[in-house]
Formats: sequence, structure tokens, C-alpha cells
Amino acid sequence: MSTLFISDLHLCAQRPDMTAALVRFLERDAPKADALYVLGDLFEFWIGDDDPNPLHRQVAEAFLALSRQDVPIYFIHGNRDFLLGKAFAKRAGMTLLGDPCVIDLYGERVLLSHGDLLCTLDLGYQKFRRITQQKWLRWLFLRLPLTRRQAIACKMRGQSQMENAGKSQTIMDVTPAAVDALLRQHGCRLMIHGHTHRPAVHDFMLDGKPARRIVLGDWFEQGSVLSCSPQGQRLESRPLSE
Ligand code: OKV
Ligand code: MN
Repeated sequence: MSTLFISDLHLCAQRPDMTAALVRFLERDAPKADALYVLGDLFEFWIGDDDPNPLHRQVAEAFLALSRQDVPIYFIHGNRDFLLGKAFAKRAGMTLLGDPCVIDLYGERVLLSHGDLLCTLDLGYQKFRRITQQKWLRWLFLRLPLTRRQAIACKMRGQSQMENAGKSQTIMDVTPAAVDALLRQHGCRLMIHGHTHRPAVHDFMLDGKPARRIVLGDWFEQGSVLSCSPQGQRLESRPLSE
């Protein structure tokens, strides 16, 4: 009995080793699980489900094969693949969830999020988020020809890379007060998220009772998988290749 959580793979055509590691994980480890949760930033960028990028088909097929083995797959959007839509989810056999969302994990209420909404001190990013979350702007963007979308997205990524170079670690990490507020709001004592690429289990006190925040890692140098069972949680890293 176990439920698996991954996030922040940031898959792209330039890193076939990371895609290969994910496919191996989906073929070997995930079929034994009760469910798989992908907590965002599965892809490095996403400009529409109609993008003919062969990577998308490869990843969709690997997830679909898992879902056909009766392992439910849930997806929460990240800040990079927030445009990933129902068409792709269907091809991959995944169910899209909102951010944040509460699940029942072996009897415990658990709060899941990508985690970017907790980084309230990163004002530059929060502005980007406010703009790109406008429904009408998304609608407009998705109706542009693919080549225009590619050009805009490429430019925005270049800009963002320059801005992030000048930000401190504290600004890019989660705000503890935002964590407390979200847990309280949803009546949870355990939160699981990604985004910061700082894998860790944080134990702390919330209103006089123990609480826990588990942060998943990225897949750049090694895989990062959280396995939860009725006995507890294990945050593991696994080599990208044998
Ligand atoms: C994803 C991030 C690029 C961060 C653009 C409206 C607008 C969507 C978009 C374009 C960019 C996603 C979809 C990408 C995340 C970046 C740069 C910084 C901090 C519009 C709706 F505004 F142009 F109309 N985009 N892409 N960033 O390349 O995947 O997360 S992206
Ligand atoms: Mn992220």
C-alpha cells in the first residue's frame, strides 16, 4: 500500500535522460502504487496541448500505460506547465486537480499544491502569475498561431532567467506564514508541495500541535519520489540511470 508523489521534472527535448528516468519509474515502480500524484512542472514549458512536440506524445503514452494498469494519476499544474489542458490530460490518462487541493491519504487530510502560491515574497513572479492567470489572456494566447506562441514563450523565459539571477534564496523560497495560513484554512496538518527544488521534511508547530511540510525535489541530477503509506512517508532520491 503506497501512494507516490513527484514534481518538477521540467522535461524538455534537451534532456532525454530525464524523460528516460521518468518512463522507467512509470514502468517499474509506479504500477505497484495505489495512486500517483504529479505536483506540477512536469514540463519545462507548455504553450498549448496542440504543440506537436514528440516529447509530449512519449510522456503521454508512458502515463497512459500506467493508468491502464489501474493506477489513478492526478496532476496539479506548476508555474511552467499551467496551460496543460484537458486534451493532453486525456491522452495521458491523468485527472487534473486544482491548486491547492485536499485529499484523503489513508485517513489523513493532506493539502497538495505545486507551491508557487506560497512564494509570496517573490513579487516579480507573483506579477507574472497574476497576468498569466487572466482567463481572457490565456484564451487569446492559445488562439495565436503556434509559431507566435513559441516566440513569445521563448522571450518570456529569457526575461525570467535574467530576473531570477538577481533574486535571493529567501525571496524564492516559501513564506512560512503563507504555509501556516493555507494549512489552517483547509484544516490540514500535512502539506506536500514542490516548486522550490529543496527536497526536505519540515516538522513544525502549528497552533500548538505538530505539523509537517514535505517538499519534493527536482529531477535534474537525480529523481525525487515521495512514497506515503499508512505507516508514514519516505522522501527518496533515485539515480537517473542504472
Ligand atoms: C512558463 C514562465 C514561461 C515563470 C503567456 C498568456 C501572455 C500564457 C502565456 C507564455 C509562456 C507559458 C504560457 C513559461 C513559465 C515563463 C517565464 C517565467 C516565472 C500569456 C498566457 F501573457 F503572453 F499573453 N505563456 N509559457 N515563468 O514558456 O511555458 O514561471 S512558458
Ligand atoms: Mn515551479
